[in-house]
Amino acid sequence: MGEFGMDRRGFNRRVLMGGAAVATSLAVAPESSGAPALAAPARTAPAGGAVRHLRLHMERLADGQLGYGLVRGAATVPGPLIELNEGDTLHIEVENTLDVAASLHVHGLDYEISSDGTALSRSDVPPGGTRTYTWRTHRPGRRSDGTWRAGSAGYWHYHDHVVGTEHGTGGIRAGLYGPVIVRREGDVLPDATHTVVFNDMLINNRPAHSGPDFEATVGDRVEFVSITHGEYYHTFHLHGHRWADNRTGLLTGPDDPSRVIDNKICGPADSFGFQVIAGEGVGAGAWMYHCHVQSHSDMGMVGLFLVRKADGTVPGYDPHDHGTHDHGAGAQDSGGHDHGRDG
Ligand SMILES: [Cu+2]
Repeated sequence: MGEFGMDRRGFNRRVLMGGAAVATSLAVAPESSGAPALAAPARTAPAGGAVRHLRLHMERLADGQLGYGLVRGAATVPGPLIELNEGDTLHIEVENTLDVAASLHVHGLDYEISSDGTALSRSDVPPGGTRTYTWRTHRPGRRSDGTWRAGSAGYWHYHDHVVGTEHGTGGIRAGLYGPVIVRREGDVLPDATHTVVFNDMLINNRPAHSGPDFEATVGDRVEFVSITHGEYYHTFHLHGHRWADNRTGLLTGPDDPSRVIDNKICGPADSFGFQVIAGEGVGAGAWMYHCHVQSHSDMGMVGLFLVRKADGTVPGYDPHDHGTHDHGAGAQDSGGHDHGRDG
């Protein structure tokens, strides 16, 4: 197993924003069949309302790309997953270690113009400077005029809006982007979350034909966040698994009218997410995910969802016998975030 037996704890870049990572020692893996054997009720998101603080650093990476990181010298592309529960407020102190102005601009959440993250509103961060951005979230509810106001829950994202052009075109192209998830009280929590960003013709700014690949064991509850940036439209397709085309990607019951899909078109700045039970009904395997625009998949917008059997093996998959994939570093976890299960 070697390469994909890598300890995932080493890659834990998840930002814990609340009760989402309640320690659990359950995670009982099914014996060997493809049938999931979930041993306990799914964990769910707690009520929000907390006021939280976070530091983010905008940095140039060794390879010349730009990234956000929670710790100085540890920026990544995509940036860290930021999770909130509806009702939470997050103050983010952003340090800009770049030699150009840069910013933090978020989609979907509530922020005042001073946290817009644009040069227009003078809410960018000068080189060497620091600025605190405040994001707020709210629960759904009825307005005084009787209409319904949506809550903040959803799969969102943040990015630079300043580098290169007044729209952050250079910053986004270089890697200054990341995922945000706002959960509603009672939302089902996953075992792991993986972020897939189609940015121009690359995934997570990695070289073509190099993933990222994500690991799971049959029966794991795995969440994907799909974000698109750049110049093109794409379609996100995952082999062997399906999801509901709604806020959570999950059906709420037998009468939920949401369409069930395994392919979704996405354009620049779109984001969506969903959860699957790894290998449910289909078993372990090296399940491809890719952009389904044919020329895009041919040009390398492809990665693997490596679903292991309980013994750690992936039937029919040899990482060294995988022509167009560069698996030199083993299963990649770029953009992946483990949840809770390691305590
Ligand atoms: Cu595409």
